[in-house]
Amino acid sequence: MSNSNNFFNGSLSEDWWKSAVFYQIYPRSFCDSNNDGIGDLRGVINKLDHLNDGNGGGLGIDAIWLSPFFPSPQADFGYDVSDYCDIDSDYGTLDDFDKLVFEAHKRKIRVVLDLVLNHSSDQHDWFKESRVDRTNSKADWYVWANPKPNGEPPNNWLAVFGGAAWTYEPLREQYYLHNFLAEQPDLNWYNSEVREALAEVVRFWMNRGVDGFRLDTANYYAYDRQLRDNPKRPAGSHPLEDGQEANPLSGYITKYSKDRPENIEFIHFLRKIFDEKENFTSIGEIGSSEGLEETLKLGADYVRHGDGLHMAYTFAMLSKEMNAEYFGHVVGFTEQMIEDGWPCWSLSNHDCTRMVTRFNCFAEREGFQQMMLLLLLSLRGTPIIYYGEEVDMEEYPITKEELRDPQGIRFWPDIKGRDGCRLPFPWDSAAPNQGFNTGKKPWLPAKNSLSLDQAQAYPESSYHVIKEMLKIRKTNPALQKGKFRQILLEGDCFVFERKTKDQTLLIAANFSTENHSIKLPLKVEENLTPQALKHSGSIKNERLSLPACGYFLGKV
Ligand code: TEU
Ligand code: CA
Repeated sequence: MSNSNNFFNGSLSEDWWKSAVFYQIYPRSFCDSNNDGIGDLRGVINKLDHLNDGNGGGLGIDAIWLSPFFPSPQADFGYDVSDYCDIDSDYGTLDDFDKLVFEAHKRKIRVVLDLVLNHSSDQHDWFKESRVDRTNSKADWYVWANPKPNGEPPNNWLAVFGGAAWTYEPLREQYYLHNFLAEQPDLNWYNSEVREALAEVVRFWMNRGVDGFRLDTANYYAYDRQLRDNPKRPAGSHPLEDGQEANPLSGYITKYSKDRPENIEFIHFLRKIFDEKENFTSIGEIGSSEGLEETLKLGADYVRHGDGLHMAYTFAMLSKEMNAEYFGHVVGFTEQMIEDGWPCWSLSNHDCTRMVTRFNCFAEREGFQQMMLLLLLSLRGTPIIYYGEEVDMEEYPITKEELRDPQGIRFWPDIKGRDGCRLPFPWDSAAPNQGFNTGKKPWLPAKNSLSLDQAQAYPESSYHVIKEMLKIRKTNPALQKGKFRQILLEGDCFVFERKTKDQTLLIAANFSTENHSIKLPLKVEENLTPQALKHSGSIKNERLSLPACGYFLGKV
């Protein structure tokens, strides 16, 4: 296949990822092309025009991040990889993948893969060999440790998905570390052979034409080599992640099992390989749960000085809490910490409660969702839209029988797991399974209240609001690269400016259930608010009137 990067010609700039709008696809749930109940790569190809047809049609997305589709026993739906350089037969073949890259590039959509390099599947050949004895060629590729004299695990570390982070292997009479499931053994990043093997994985996909990686759990690679116990969390302090209170892990500060200061060296190692390819990018998932400022600071640490990640995203906006003050604090503190780094924002993903449900979007709930999406697209930093936000996908109240997610299975009913935010994309209200496939029962029920055809037929839908805003972004450089400055925070309204040499834009949002009228310190010359937006602000006599969950964008 010809070099599909030619499609970008002169439009290819070194920091394309700073002005790009990303869209996360969960391939298992996007589109099922062969009607086996599971979304696949051909399904993604079939639906690329929805994202961007290359001729001004579709939403206008610039890049897709695809959750993992590598061979996997699916213990954690692809985040347990048994072969890093192939495609799981559920999802297709390497030929399908090449076609996907070609078809995406043809439409000027860049392709970002999700690399899970902290751990592999326990069915990976490396681990199968490693676990057999203490002398094989992969013996040190995972994190092995002797039991305590009483036979217990080496320390008190707990796994995110329940129980000890250690599982005993009788063949070696040792425990191995797994920060997630026992089926997801942590790789030993301190071993240089492991690093080289992972570097080869990175090059394999770079050579196949991908434009960047999302790095799963990029703050977990290093662990404390003395294996010290994690300290107990002081009473009264809370983990940041919504819904994790019932998880025993949140009773600990995980300073020894992850977030190690030396982890940045492994990131530097990866960055050198990423720099082997022109215009390559990376987004690390840096999910510290040690409070808001700590997580933002940690995220910033990973992206400064041009030798770490290109971008990092934290869990700050994946919170349950959302109001003008919280939003302003997250954005302001990030701006303060990030220096020469570049921010990256997302409001939801495949691990957290859908935004509409999480923020308890009141009254006309799409109003709040649309305001949040427009804010996401107005901030300094790269926005990531999660599939389905254009059709206001809500959290599905999963039943015990329908559960698929190992986290939900383990902690039910205290933590209901992540299936509710991973439903099949609703393409067509009139078709079987909302057009996800042609009738075979999907892996999770197809049950969103709104479908794409309905959203397209309704002029004030989130679909039209996003599409219009992406056009506005393209023609207003201050929205892409302008500096950020907070203007005011009052009455649950947040007002800020984005400014380049040639353009100043004013952005305002009302997080409250009441209308607000704000005296602006700047004169707005032109209203640029997307016309599809129902809850939009307006200017009269130098006052901005903002309806409940209203948004305003204007040229100063
Ligand atoms: O998530 C990392 C992570 O910390 C989350 O698992 C989070 O703590 C949890 O979902 C709380 O609900 C990444 C992936 O995004 C996730 O899908 C994987 O399960 C996990 O890593 C393991 O690879
Ligand atoms: Ca399929």
